[in-house]
Amino acid sequence: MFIDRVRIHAKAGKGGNGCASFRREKFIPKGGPDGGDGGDGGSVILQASVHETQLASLFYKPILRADNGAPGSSRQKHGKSALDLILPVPVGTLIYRIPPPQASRSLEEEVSDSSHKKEDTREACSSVVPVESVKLSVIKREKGGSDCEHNSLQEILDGVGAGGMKILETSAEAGSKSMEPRSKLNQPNPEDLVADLAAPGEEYVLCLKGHGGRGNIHFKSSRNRAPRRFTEGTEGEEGWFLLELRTIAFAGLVGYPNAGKSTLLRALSAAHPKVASYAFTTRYPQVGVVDLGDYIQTTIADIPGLIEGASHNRGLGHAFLRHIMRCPFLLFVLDMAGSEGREPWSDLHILRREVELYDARLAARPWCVIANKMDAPLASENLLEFQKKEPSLKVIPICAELGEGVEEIKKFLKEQLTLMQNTHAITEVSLS
Ligand SMILES: Nc1nc2c(ncn2[C@@H]2O[C@H](COP(=O)(O)OP(=O)(O)O)[C@@H](O)[C@H]2O)c(=O)[nH]1
Ligand SMILES: [Mg+2]
Repeated sequence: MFIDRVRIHAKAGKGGNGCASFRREKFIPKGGPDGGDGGDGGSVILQASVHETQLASLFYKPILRADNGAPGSSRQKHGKSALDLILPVPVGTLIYRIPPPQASRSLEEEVSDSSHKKEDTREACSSVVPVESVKLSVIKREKGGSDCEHNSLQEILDGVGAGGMKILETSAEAGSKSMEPRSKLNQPNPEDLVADLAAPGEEYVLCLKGHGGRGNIHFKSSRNRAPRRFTEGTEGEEGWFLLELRTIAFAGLVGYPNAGKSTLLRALSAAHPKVASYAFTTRYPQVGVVDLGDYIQTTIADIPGLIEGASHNRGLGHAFLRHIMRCPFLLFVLDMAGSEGREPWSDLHILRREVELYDARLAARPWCVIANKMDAPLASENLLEFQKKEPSLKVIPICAELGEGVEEIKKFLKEQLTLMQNTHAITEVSLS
């Protein structure tokens, strides 16, 4: 199970209380105040790490608690400060601050109320409204709330637990039931974005620690030489967050299942995605590092295949398009032999439309066509026909299985990489 979205609750540690005590020793009368300060609590910090590839560890432990600071004690002893809780997350993790789930529970109640009301009025009114459409109308009506509420409400509607795991619908019927693409409803509100851990080692303090209180030693004065006053430690911050992983790579492979994307990634890099002749062999994104020569390296992301109707939740691919949202360049891999009975030009048309429906910004990125399976019969004929139909497109014919044409892809990627680095297009995409 690949987990790329989790909802977590984090709470930083409370500061320890200051101490009110007085020095008591033999032969030292009126020893004066000697209460020490409390220690600080621990902060909750997320750190981008290249050793993490998904958010699974947080999915299984979604409640993050840093330790509290110890209280101060007599003889001016300072309480021990707690260590910060530092958790590694994959590079490319977006952090959204979301409202507490009470808000979504009240929404849920509203949903059930409204559906009950509908049921009550069914006898009186002849037009029966399906419960699904009532729920969706509640989502749309809730203008004040953020999309994250929509997200959690959607999860409730889908029967997803508090872990906030994304559910993927693979059946066409389930997809066609929903009125809007689920991935659109599941999108967190961009305004709630608080951090983007895009570089290895980058840190974000989710919840800041509480500070320790002051002991009574700080409150002595010439007028009050035996103060009983001390301060309590402050509470640590707490909050609900949604973490979403967006894989970072230079080029993203887009194509139908079985077009040969994973075979191509294997040929280009040392990555070993699973290859087999059945749809959806690839079930989660994988990134390979490609050596372009002259000490230049780049990365390519392979995601599950897209099929027609992906924007209406058919297949797996659409939900994974967000993993190539940060790819400045797209490679559309086509089965030029049409080995599954489809035509490569209609494949391209459908893929482009699905990407456009997902996000117009993604569709606007520079792209080219990789014509795969050139070793198979009909591929050469189809390629001629394809080039006749799409004369302006850059097409690179390859046979991924035999590694033919791979060098040309590398050469082309190197040109594009240099061009985009010079025009700062890569930085723009990664910040978008
Ligand atoms: N004939 C031929 N078959 C290929 C080629 N590349 C991939 N395949 C086959 O196509 C099937 C699907 O490949 P895969 O890489 O898993 O496709 P993906 O679903 O797009 O990742 C596998 O059986 C591969 O052996 C190629 O260049 N020529
Ligand atoms: Mg694959």
